[in-house]
Amino acid sequence: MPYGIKERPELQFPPLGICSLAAVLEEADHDIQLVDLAVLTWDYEWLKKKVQSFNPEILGISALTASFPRTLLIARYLKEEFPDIPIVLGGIHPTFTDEKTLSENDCIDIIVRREGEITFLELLTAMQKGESFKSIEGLTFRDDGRIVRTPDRPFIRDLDSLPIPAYHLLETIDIYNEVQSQLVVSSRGCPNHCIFCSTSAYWGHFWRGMSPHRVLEEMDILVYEYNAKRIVFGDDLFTLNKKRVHQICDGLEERGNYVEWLCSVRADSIDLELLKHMKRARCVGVFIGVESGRQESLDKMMKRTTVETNLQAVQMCREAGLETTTSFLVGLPWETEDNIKETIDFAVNRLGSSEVIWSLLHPDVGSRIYNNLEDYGIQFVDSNLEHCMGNAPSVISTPYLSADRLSELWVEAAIMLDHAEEKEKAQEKEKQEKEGKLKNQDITENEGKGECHGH
Ligand code: B12
Ligand code: SF4
Repeated sequence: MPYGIKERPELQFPPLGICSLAAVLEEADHDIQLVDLAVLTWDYEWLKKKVQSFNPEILGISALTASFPRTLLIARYLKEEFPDIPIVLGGIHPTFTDEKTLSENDCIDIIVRREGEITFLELLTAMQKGESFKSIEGLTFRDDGRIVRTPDRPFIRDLDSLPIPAYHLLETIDIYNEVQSQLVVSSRGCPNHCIFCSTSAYWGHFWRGMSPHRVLEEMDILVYEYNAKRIVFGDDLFTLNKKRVHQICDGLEERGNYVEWLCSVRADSIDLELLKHMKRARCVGVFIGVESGRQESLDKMMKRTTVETNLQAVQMCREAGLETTTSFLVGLPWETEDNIKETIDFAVNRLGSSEVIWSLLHPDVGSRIYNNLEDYGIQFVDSNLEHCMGNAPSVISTPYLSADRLSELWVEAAIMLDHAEEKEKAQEKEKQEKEGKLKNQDITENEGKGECHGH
């Protein structure tokens, strides 16, 4: 069963999480091998040989929700082939389903919950010394048939204390340059509580950012050592601390704006001066999670933004010369078909965003929506986690709309947008043609009047 970048071109960012773990472990003199199964073209026989040749004491696998079924297949295979090697899972999905995952899957031995750097290091050290894991925070594991859950580990406050991710161990690093971009995540946590989002529950509501110096150091390595042509900041809230962003931009300008970059912002965490500075420092575009064109929906999802702020944010980005990618949710549990059409109209006819992404709501483990499905009247109609990608067909139905109708509306939204884009392009072309004709007329007229200064 091969999976590779050719089969999955949308998998475009390096696995920063495991690179960060590897850097911390390497610093403590552990031997690490990273295997990037998301982009390599591989089969199980190849994987078996890879593990045999490295002969590890422990195997760690990272999992999101959509990749979880595949993670389990891999873990089962590895456990059958290497029954004595403990298998550790980490990442957002195993964190929020730790007890269920362990009770249903004998192939998994331990789950590292949330931020993994220190927990994984302490786990390896304890294993090597033959000590118990019970005093290590952030773990869930089996002990005499019982599932033990140690207390949560406090989040790392000083992200500068983490070493630069171990890109040198990632055989696939060059592939990402060819396909798309390199990734930097320069902050963790988000103070907001949007009900559909699991990332703030995962990284905590306390935002902490790397210093500008540390961010630039990471960018220097990606540009100078790995020839990065474009860097995407994967931060949930890159611009929360505007002063920090100005300082990063200063550093990029000092470096001659050596790389183009993109980031995510919230509509209420930007101003024109900042956007213009970002543009001067070679930012090419920003991503804004607008989610809805209706104030009532923004309030109900606890987005803490307004329709007006979103309109202004896109307008400011245009003024600063930045491209905008905005995203919207289809399938909010309280929305009727007319409500969804209102948002489609907003996105297509009012917002003026360079690009719009429509996502079908898929309640993520850890989010408020997922934890209160019944209250919201949401029913899963498709339990295959691999389908939790935000595109049709919808995995849920809501009190007002069936899964089929939601899927149709999602397709309609994309079509409306395509039509609007085509119309805009046609209008632009017509305008340019007219201008071209007018220009020719001007020249002819001017020539006639002997006012051509061309010679
Ligand atoms: C970059 C990114 C991607 C990249 C790369 C993913 C990757 N392999 O890292 C790509 C483009 C592939 C991607 C795709 C998708 N993504 Co994405 N992505 C992100 C983003 C923006 C940053 C990830 C990152 O690098 N974080 C920084 C590193 C340091 O963190 P980390 O990888 O989580 O690793 C740390 C811990 O989790 C833990 N850990 C992780 N793995 C392991 C393994 C072991 C053994 C141990 C011990 C510890 C451990 O330790 C690490 C260090 O602290 C996050 C948002 C976020 N803030 O994290 C969303 C996020 C992870 N993505 C999300 C989603 C929804 C998706 C998609 C479904 C989107 C889509 N519609 O296509 C797909 C799913 C792809 C799939 N098949 O699974 C959701 C996850 C929801 C969920 N429950 O799974 C997030 C949280 C965004 C959000 N706001 O909802 N994504
Ligand atoms: S959607 Fe964005 S702003 Fe809202 S909680 Fe998640 S990370 Fe924070």
